[in-house]
Amino acid sequence: MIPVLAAIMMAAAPAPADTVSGCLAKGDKAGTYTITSGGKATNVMSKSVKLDGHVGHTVTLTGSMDKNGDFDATKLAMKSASCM
Ligand SMILES: [Cu+2]
Repeated sequence: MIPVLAAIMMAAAPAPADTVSGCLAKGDKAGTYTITSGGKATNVMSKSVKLDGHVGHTVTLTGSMDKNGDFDATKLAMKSASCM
């Protein structure tokens, strides 16, 4: 009973949002950013989060990969005011 219930609840839950943590930097184009973690850079954009004020900060972004392979951030949590 319990495992069946758990399986149903997991199936009904919305897909968990992705998170990515690392150092936020400006991207090549206006309005684009990158977040670098462990030497791996991911392109970031956002319509709802002001990323500009967090360039050079260590942040955790919540969002999802869009079809262009850019991370579309919907939430930002600042971890540190530096990238050290
Ligand atoms: Cu910040």
